[in-house]
Amino acid sequence: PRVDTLLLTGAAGTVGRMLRGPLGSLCRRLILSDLKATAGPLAANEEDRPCDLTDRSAVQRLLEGVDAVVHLGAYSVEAPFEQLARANLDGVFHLYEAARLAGTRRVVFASSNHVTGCYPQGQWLEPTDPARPDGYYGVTKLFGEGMAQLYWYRYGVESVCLRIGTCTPEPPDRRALSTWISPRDLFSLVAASLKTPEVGCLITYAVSDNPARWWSDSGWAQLGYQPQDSAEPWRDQVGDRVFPEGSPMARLQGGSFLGMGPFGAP
Ligand code: NAI
Ligand code: 15L
Repeated sequence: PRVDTLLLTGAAGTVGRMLRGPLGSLCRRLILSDLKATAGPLAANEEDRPCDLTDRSAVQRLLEGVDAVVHLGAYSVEAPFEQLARANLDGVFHLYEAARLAGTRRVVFASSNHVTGCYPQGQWLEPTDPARPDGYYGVTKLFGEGMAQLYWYRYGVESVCLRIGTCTPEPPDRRALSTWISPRDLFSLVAASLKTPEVGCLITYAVSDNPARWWSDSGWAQLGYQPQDSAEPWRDQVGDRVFPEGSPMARLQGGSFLGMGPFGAP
């Protein structure tokens, strides 16, 4: 079924800018939100509602009348804990609590492969395998998945948590031959996550049909997601873009994130 009012948080970010146009075709009304006003002209069914996710009452006002949310707004890389905590812990709490109060039906939560980034590269993972975050960022995404579960099992707010791999126009390095998701595959997965009736709380990996992928397709059939793209054609191009042999960045699934931190006081 078509969504009436859809909220896109993180609308000004890399993925938000990729998804904004196609998401507009799935709903009657698309509310765009980020810290700052959205640059450029708005489509006829778009509204711009800048909002800081760390402001609880502002988020509550933002969710009024919203049927579904694609929640991308976050600090999106590894960083000192205090920096991540504001948008990714407080912000996620504000978002879910506002969704409950507003009667919002569903949240598509941008989780991340960094929830399991400390597993060795090459190890096959199911979404039900125990978490092994590779940093504070991954821990905040695990917290988001926890909130998704709380708000479904206690309050009936549905969620699809997408453990997104690497969403870029092209796979940037050798690791991405396993982790890449094309922008069009991510859109089709987000669209499926919005349209499928009765998802409850579902956690699934968001990746293209890469022969070298490490992650199970568990959840894809339920959502009707069928990836169209593969990173394999870029194999020769990315050949020498690798991390030093034996380093955690080369050995573990989280790649470059294993080269960041630990961070002390800001
Ligand atoms: P991004 O950093 O380009 O975009 C995130 C947006 O959130 C930014 O525009 C930023 O202004 C906004 N934001 C940050 N703090 C905010 C706050 N306090 N209030 C309101 N807005 C705030 O990140 P990107 O790459 O577009 O990722 C989108 C989402 O997907 C993020 O949640 C990220 O963690 C997740 N993700 C992205 C992956 C990728 O390959 N790009 C992979 C896995 C997860
Ligand atoms: C993420 O979670 C990040 O938001 C993104 O910037 C990429 O680094 C991606 O994971 C990845 O693992 O490639």
